[in-house]
Amino acid sequence: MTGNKTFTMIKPDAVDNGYIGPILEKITAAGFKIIAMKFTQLSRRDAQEFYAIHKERPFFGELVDFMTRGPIVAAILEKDNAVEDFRALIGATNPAEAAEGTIRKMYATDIAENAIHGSDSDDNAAIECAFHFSGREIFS
Ligand code: 3AN
Repeated sequence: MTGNKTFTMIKPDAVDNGYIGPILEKITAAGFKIIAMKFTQLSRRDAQEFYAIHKERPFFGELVDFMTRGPIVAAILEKDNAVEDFRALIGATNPAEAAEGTIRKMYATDIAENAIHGSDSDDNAAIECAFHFSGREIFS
């Protein structure tokens, strides 16, 4: 069993397309408890820092433009085996390759505008939760 917390963002495409409600419904129906949540918009500096691991990739500029163009929903989710189970729930990075019934298959536009983020390791989940939320915003 791994850690019990993961971090997610409902991205600007999904917010703009009216999918906050259906996505939160799928997340809670899958057994995740929301222990912190905010409706916010990333600054360019936030997005550059959050995605710093991708800064040499050709799509970095496009990614920062996309993630800052409108509001997002950021949340911390709690469940046993949270990181792995949430990655399974959201599906592959490219929605064309995502399994039926996954959030990206249902709500993403394409590989760049893929509706939702999920941490890819327990270490990154801890870093990403701390990046967006202070301790008193977390109701664990
Ligand atoms: P995931 O979000 O599934 O962990 P990463 O970490 O490889 O995928 O990519 C982070 C984000 O960068 C993706 N969610 C997507 O928005 C964007 N991205 C990844 N690959 C591409 C690509 N080939 N072209 C454009 N944007 C991409």
